[in-house]
Amino acid sequence: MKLTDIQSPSQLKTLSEQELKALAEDIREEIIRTVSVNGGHLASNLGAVELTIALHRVFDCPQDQLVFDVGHQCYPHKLLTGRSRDFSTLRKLDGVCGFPRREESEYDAFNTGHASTAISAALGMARARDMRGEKHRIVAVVGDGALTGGMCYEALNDAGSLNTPFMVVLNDNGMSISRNVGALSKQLTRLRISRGWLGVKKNVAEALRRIPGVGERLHDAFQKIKNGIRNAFIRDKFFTALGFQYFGPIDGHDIAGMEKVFRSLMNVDHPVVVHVVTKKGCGFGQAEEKPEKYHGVAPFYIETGRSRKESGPSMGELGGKYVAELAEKHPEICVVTAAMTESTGFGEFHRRYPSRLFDVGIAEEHAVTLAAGMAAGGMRPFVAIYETFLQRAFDQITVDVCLQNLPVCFLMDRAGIGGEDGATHHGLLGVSMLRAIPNMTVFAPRCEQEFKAMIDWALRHGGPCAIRYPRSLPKLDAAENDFRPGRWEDMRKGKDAALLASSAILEECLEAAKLLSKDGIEARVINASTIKPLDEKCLLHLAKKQMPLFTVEEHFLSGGFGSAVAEFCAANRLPAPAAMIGLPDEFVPHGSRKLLLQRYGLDGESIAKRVKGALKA
Ligand SMILES: Cc1ncc(C[n+]2csc(CCOP(=O)(O)OP(=O)(O)O)c2C)c(N)n1
Repeated sequence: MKLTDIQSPSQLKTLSEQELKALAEDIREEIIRTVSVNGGHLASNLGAVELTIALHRVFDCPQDQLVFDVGHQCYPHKLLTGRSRDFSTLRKLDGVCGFPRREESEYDAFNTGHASTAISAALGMARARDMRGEKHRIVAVVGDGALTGGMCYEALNDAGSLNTPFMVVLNDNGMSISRNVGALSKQLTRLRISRGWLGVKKNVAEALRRIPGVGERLHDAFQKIKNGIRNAFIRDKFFTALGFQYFGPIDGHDIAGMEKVFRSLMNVDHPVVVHVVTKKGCGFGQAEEKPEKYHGVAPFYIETGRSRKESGPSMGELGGKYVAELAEKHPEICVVTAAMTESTGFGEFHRRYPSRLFDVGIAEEHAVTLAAGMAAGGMRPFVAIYETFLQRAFDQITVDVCLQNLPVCFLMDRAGIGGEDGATHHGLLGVSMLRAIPNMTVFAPRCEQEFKAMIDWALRHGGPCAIRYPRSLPKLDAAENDFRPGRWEDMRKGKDAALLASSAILEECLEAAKLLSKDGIEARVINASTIKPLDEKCLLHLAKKQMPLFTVEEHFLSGGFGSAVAEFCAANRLPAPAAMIGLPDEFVPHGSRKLLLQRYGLDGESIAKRVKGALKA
């Protein structure tokens, strides 16, 4: 059966072992082909092919519900649930989303994108099922990386008392994006190793039995040693202590083997964990060898693995390198990451100072309070993190860092529209979240030079500070940057209107100013790189000149930079901005940044139109 003929997972139930093997191959080919063109999560999906097939053969979706943690491994699931014909639109604007989306299909039971939520969500769904007297099954599929996140423990602890069917499938490949970290990860490794050891020993035991005369006795003695080892390792205490029955580890690429276990457990009336061992990148040599490189990829050539579009170093890498340089002279510098050391550009720092970087796993709340503790203990921590994931730690930033005015610097990567990963991955709340917290300073650089000056300032400053930046910044046609905190900078002179913006969106403002100039409107473009505090002097000066103000931001309008300017204007009885340009009160979908800027009126042309319209009014 061709992959494109599968419209419903029920069609899998009648396939032979041979057909299933061929299907798994087709799925892998389709994923590799599509991701090589569109970019996306590769290695995690390749590792989950057989697991997804086995789940869909045993469970009856969509009545039964699968909740995928993070959701970055959902491509096989999407291909088997009626989306194979549209799969070439993966991650494109209005195309198939790279993460589960309830709005997209009834087979996507719960929207995910941020890690460690699946057990909580599935438990909620199980309780809803029980309260409504329904009988379907609910399965949470969680990676060993995601299992480093605190929510998983909260959910496991809560679920232990359940006395209805509830299955957690632990998809263990030993990897988060990088090699997994932490004590539980070590425990899982021990479980995997002990299983391998027992497999080998089975053959030894049989061989001993066959030795004439002493064989039976040797075999018995050997069996005792083997059981001792089984007790030490296989009888897992961790999950059992939390009230779960533990099964595993089992081979996550053996469809029939997994099916047997799932079937035998699907109706038991208590929570179970099935520990499945998979290989990240399975079936694609390069990804098996370098699962970290192939975790999430930009479009690439299949033959060589080379990227289709070469990109320079990311802002994160530039920042990481600079912090590493500073660390030579500043022994008080240390770095905290949350399972994203390489992705945030701090790989080099880690290689140079392995004892001064702490990867805490997918544990953003802990990362922030850990940094607060380090700062309280006399260190100068930098927390390198994607803006979207920092949302998790709002309370910790407020109470543990800012309330005590501790010198923690947040390096917030992927600020603004993240692009193809979509709604869960854009950084559109950083300003509203952080500017609301007393003692916090918020910056957004327009170039590497300004970024470094901000890091220098953060190191001198005795309190919290956040620097938000996208993956990369455009090269702007502007003079050398002369950064001073709290003071804005002119990027372009003009007398008719002032566009206030920071970071990457300045490029669109400069483009808008160029277009406006053709119509005889000279717009001043101001780099408002200190977002909190505002450059009040500059705002008062502009008001005095009766300059119409336009704030432009790649951020939700609600509570953002424009709001801050409007609040200042209102408090000082100044005219409000003529327009506040930014993202409306709706979730922004996946798609290229360029197309999304156009859709939301944030490209140069649209900004020029808005300015012209407002000036005419
Ligand atoms: C809260 C949060 N922090 C960080 C990430 C980034 N991230 C995506 S996948 C991933 C690793 C997940 O590892 P695992 O669950 O073991 O899945 P695998 O990729 O190994 O299959 C990380 C850190 C995220 N999605 N959510």
